[in-house]
Amino acid sequence: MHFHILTLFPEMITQALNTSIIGRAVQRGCISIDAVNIRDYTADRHNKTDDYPYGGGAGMVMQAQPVYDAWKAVLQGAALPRPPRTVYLTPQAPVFTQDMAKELAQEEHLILLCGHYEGIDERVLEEIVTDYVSIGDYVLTGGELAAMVVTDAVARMVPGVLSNALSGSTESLEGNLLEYPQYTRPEIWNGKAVPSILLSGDHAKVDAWRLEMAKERTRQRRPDLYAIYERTHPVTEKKKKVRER
Ligand code: 6GU
Repeated sequence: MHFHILTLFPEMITQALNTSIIGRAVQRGCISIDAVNIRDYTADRHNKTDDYPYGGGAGMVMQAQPVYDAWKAVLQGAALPRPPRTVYLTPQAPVFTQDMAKELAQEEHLILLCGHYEGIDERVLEEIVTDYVSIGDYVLTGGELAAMVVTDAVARMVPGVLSNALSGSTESLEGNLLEYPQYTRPEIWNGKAVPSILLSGDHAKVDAWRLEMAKERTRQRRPDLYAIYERTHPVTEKKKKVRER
């Protein structure tokens, strides 16, 4: 899968995404990440990419021309017959979820557009953007951190990026449950023992215990998610009876 990130600060992107799991996936050729400097496409002789907002108000607005030409250059550079999905990172959008990450991971090419200042001229957004995405209800100084969050979450759902094929599907948020607690050596640390069931070697019991812990943790920490889980996993009469015993 190929990520194309349009930004005024390409070094922010390349610095962060060339390390760890994502960096290794790039080196292995599973994914590619190209950070495109919008400023390289300005037609202004002073390299300007922003201007004052029509109607007045605080701050500057990114101009349509450099953004549009940078986007066009991506299509031409990758010889794409049709425009790929183009995601604009903005707090004025639905909040990004794991389901969206899985869906976007199906694309061969993805363009991510990072805004700065007071935003981007609406007219170019109307021309090129297919998806508006926020990463949460708070305001960042620019879209770069959000683009990196989305890139990381999407990339790890691309086959081959994670070494363990199962680890992408048996984790937090899969099926609307948070993940169960994990333990590693030593068996006793700071006077605290590892839950004995994890040392039992009984995989069925371990799985059942982990599911209970996941449910309890979700109920306590994310009651909103737990409500969805309960709605989608109605308790059967048989299980109810077992519980009541
Ligand atoms: Cl995508 N951009 C900015 N600037 N702020 C945000 C955001 C995005 N998501 C949450 N806050």
